[in-house]
Amino acid sequence: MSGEPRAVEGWASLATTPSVAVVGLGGAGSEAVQDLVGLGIPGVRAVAINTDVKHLLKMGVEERILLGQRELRGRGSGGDRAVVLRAAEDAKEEVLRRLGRCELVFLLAGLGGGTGSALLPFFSQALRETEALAVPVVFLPFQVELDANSGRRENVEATVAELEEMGGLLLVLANEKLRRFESLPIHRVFQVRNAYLHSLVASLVDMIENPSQLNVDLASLKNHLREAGLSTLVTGEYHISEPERLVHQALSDTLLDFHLTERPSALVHLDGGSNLTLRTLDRVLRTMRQRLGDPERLVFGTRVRPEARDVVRLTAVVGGLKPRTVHDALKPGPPRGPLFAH
Ligand SMILES: Nc1nc2c(ncn2[C@@H]2O[C@H](COP(=O)(O)OP(=O)(O)OP(=O)(O)O)[C@@H](O)[C@H]2O)c(=O)[nH]1
Ligand SMILES: [Mg+2]
Repeated sequence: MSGEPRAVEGWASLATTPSVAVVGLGGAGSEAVQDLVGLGIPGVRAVAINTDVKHLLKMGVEERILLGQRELRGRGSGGDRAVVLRAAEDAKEEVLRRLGRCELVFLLAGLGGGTGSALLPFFSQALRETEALAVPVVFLPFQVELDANSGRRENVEATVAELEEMGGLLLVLANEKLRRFESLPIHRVFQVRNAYLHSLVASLVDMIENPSQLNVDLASLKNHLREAGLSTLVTGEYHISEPERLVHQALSDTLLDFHLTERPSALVHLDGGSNLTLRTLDRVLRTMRQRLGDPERLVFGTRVRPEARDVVRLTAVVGGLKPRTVHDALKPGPPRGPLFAH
């Protein structure tokens, strides 16, 4: 008998990493997908879906789908959610078939138009009927856009309400929070936001795709979300010597202020170099506990990547957002209080 292990065991073929897609819905969503592709997320499928043929043709995205050819003749929806929903019903099977083998699907849209606002809740719901984990990502319009057009505000509020009702992981990036970059050209401002989104998507994908010492995979994420209610994702990086600052940075650098219920929950993943110790992990978890007001559940994982050297990255899925927390952020008036305030 040879001492050599068999080259490939039968079960080894199960060791594929989860397949991930980023799907842009409507103009803003498709442009964001194009930026994410430009910034690079290895192995992720990129798809753009729109009702506007000219916009779709401009997108340098691997897979493009024109919706509602018959009803809209490629001219966009002009803000009409109802017509987009009818077209989506007809295209549902085809889109799900195309995304069928993906296990984690980010769906991106700017709210306020007809296409993205209608398709985001529609496909988030449709994907829930499959094995995939759908993560809706919304860009909230600038306050001036909402104030100038009550139809647009209603459109946005309706979509937000549907997404909040669905629960699960929801990423909300409010354009209003980009005002600190207001001297930049507008397209650059959107690129800054998309770079931030890229760091969120890349850190979540990395967390579930690569095995860790204390592992968090897609199954643990799904389990966590089943209990956690409406949740969001935060990420941050900091020097290993200051774990408290790392937590502060991750929780403060979001583009929306979320308000938490009394008993939130968190799934925390820490990834750092070979000097990442249990003491550092402890300090991060203790600070997380304080900042979140003693969460009901705190699940954690860690991974050592020698190339990370002195930088530690924190990725956290924070659950237990107050119902209507996003809806409240749409109210007119100055930006509200501290991030993650109770
Ligand atoms: N073009 C663009 N618009 C953005 C971006 N981020 C947010 N928006 C806003 O996204 C909202 C929706 O616009 P679109 O994406 O063009 O709308 P749509 O989903 O294509 O819907 P229709 O054009 O009405 O069919 C608007 O309020 C924009 O101001 C972005 O990166 N690019
Ligand atoms: Mg459009």
